[in-house]
Amino acid sequence: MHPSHAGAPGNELNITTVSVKAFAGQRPGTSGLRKKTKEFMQPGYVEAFVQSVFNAMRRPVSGDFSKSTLVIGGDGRYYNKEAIQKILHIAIGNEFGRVMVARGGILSTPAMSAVIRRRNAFGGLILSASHNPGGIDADFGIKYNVSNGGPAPEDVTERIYEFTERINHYYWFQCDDIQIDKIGKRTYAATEVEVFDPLADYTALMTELFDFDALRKFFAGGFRMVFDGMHGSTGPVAVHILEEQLGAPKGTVVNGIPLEDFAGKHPDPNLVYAADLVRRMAAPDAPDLGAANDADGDRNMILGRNVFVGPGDSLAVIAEHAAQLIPGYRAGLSGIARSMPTSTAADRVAKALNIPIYETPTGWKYFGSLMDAGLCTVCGEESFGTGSNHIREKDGFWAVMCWLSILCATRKSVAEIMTRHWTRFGRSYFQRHDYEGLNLTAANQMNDEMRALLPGLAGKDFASSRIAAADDFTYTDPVDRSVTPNAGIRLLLEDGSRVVFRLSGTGTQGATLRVYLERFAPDHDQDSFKMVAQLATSIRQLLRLKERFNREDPDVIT
Ligand code: VG1
Ligand code: CO
Repeated sequence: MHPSHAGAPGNELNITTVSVKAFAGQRPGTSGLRKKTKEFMQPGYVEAFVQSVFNAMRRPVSGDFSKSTLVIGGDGRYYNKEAIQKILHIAIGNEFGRVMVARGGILSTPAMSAVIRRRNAFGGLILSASHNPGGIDADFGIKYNVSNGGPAPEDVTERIYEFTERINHYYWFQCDDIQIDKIGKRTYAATEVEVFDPLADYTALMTELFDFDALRKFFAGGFRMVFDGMHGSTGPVAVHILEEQLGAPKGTVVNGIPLEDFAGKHPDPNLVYAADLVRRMAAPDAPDLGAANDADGDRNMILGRNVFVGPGDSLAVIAEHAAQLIPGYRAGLSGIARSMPTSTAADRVAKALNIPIYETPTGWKYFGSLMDAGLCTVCGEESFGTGSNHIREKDGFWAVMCWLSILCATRKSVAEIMTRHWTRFGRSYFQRHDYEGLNLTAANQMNDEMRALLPGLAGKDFASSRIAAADDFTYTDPVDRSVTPNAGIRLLLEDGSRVVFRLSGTGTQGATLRVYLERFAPDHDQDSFKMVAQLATSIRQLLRLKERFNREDPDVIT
């Protein structure tokens, strides 16, 4: 039975019910459903998932989407356009009142969050596998965001998953491809489809938070930066705001044109995958600030001349300065939140500001309820994610604007800002080690074994210290009291160091083990590698990585 044909004008006869089989494994992970592109390209795969999302979301509107607005956009990767066409036809088939699709189909994750909030939309679908490579042999993904602009919380993703397991049909509006390259509106069946300018709402939001006049003068006075768009969705945003609005010289933005294959690279802003930018920032004529965003624009990396600002430190520095130096935060911060594995640098700032710090499981979805309740203003993750309550996603470009504002207001270099911060607060030396493509069964077994060992670990020697406490992180949301167990195993050492490990929830092949190492010191001139080396060796031994997986060294260190 079709949901409703009552009173719909015109061509709703073009809506058909199409049979589809349920696909196994359509359970959203840390950030939406992420799979190999070819998996998404199977006939019916996108259709089954998207219809399941709509089925799961029908209850809050009593089965009637006629007053609901759905927003659609993606990071421009291979299969973006095809998936958008499918979603458009299915959304019209489900009789949404309004569907807003970004011009050209390209919309960053933070811009999606901004659009949902500013247009009071019901929800949005983002086509992205984030920082994972794109292409027919690479990765694709679909994320659903709810009406607060944030990722669907776990009860919603679980409901979606339940629907994917028993879906057998979807609703499809039959017509030719819908043009999305020109701004405008057109009605299909009961749905008005609006192609909108993906830069407008996001730019407006940035002008509300930051002092564009001051930044214009800063660039006019000779300040120089380079922004690496990594051929993802923030390139056009950066060109528009930095070059067109703030008057930064042409060429400030590099790799600014979205490409389906991100020029064959990992669109991942870290020291490994943004190596060109890192080299440029180490050159004798390096600009004052270097920054990069991932494909869907929610991750960021910040560099100064010859300095790398770790994500945990970036969060701490932004929190330290926001109320004083950034207009949007003049009223002060209500609190800071960080994911559990993220370094404790922000905790020390929170203490100094006398505001609460919240520790959440990995994934941005856990920050949403804190921000909705007004408990925290800024939040961050060690995985190059920083953001605030201006939206409900991490926001790579916002982080860059924060750093720009801090440099502009203080007229200090990135290195000076960091030295001042560490001198005042001490420094958390931090590294994440990723072991990729591990056997999934063996990885799960390792976790089970470790969980069983936890009660006996306290008091055991570890690295140059001793284990003070060991547990499997369980999070209780302070607002809705929902409980998330198994959010990462952590070993807290007597000298204040921490080792955390967990399995990734975004991988598309086998298992990825993430090991997070943190060691605090009051001084800041040590070498990060040396500082955490013993922690790294000890955890490798405890987990018996060599025996289990025949692995010694991590694949990626960030
Ligand atoms: C990773 C990161 C996590 C981040 C998530 C999505 O998840 O660790 O901090 O929120 O990716 O980021 P996992 O489960 O693989 O560790 V993004 O930029 O992919 O939307
Ligand atoms: Co991302």
